[in-house]
Amino acid sequence: MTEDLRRRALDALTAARTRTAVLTDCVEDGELTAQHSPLMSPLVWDLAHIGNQEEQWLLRTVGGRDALRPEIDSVYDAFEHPRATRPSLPLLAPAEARRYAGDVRGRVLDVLERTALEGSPLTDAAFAFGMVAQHEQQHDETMLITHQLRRGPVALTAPEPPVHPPEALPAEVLVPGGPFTMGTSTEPWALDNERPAHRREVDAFWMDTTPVTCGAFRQFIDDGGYAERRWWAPAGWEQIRTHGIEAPLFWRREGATWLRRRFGVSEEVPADEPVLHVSWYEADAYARWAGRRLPTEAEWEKAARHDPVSGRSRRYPWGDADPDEEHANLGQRHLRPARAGGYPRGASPLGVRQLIGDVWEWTSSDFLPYPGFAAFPYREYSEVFFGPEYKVLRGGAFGVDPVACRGTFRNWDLPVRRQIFSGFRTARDAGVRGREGA
Ligand code: AVJ
Ligand code: FE
Repeated sequence: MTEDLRRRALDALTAARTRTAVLTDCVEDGELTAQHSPLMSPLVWDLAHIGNQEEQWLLRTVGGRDALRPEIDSVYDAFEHPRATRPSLPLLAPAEARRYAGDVRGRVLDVLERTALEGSPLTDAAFAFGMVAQHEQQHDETMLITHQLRRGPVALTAPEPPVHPPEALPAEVLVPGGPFTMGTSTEPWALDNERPAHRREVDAFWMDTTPVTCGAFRQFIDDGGYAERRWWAPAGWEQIRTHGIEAPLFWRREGATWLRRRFGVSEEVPADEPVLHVSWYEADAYARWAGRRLPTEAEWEKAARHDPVSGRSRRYPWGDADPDEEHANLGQRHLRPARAGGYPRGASPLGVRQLIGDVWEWTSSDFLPYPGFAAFPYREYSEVFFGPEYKVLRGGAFGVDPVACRGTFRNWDLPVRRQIFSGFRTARDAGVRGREGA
């Protein structure tokens, strides 16, 4: 059992480092130190920050070892330095940053060998190792976003997502009302904000079978959705007016055709793919235009986890098995979402598709603690972000590794954000008719 955990921790750390190498070895050093957007860190900051977090948690705290580079802690403290200011910090140069992260890792593997994986909350079930692997994978997703923002060619390659034979799927699925278990107290590597498991009452509602597609979103654009104030939350209207936003980020109109830039390449916007790079405000406005609304976070989780036969909550829509390539589009295996309606093996018991993977899904909910929440092991992971400023996203995108993706996993961001791999689906109360008036 312990050896099994050790192996899992080692595999998770190794997979994260392999991906970090792909994301930082695919460009020249100049691209690692450049700032490609004020919204993002230079890639070389992420790289050394990954190593520094690992040093702090696994070497010093878990391993009780002496600090390797205590003098750089402050440079890589995300709270001391906002992203826009990071290029002016005395950052480790690319070769140094690689060496540092590698040095830390070498010592951490020794710590992993010698640590008892029980008897303390931080190391029970190898939690801290799982947490650090998730942290690295989250920064890998951040670096993938930076590559998407970069101009010029992006030397990342991946096969196209699988194409599943088209099926006649219903547009929406009825999720019954009643209580369900939200969050978890048993998932070993679940982070503090996913805990504890608790009962939630949800009224019956209809949930879109798939995420909203680019084609559907184009109808909103063509109908003048960006020009009509009534669809928009006041702060969203303000944002699109101030910045002249008329379409999802990376979209560009050429005559009657919509093009988008995806990892350095210009291509036609695919009508049947889930829409990507929309803000919460754009998702909210679309839903209002469609006579619908965003699902609450609890509704999303009930749709994703509730098994109406047993009444229990699953780890994933398809059951308790870890994701494989037939369940969901995760882990940068593909560099785009799969077509809406794909991944039949990933469907929920009620038939909702693609809840996990493809695109992060905005919910209507603010990022708030669950009843009984306790910050662990540090307040700066979740607690300092709780409040009405941040909206919750669920389900993970193609750029999220399975280690950082579960039915209970919670992501959050500001409602103006659109460089992230964000999409959405819509819902409505049971008994309320949608725009199509089904
Ligand atoms: C959970 C994705 C919002 O990237 O800001 C990384 C994850 N926390 N380092 C972020 C995180 C600390 C976090 N998100
Ligand atoms: Fe971080």
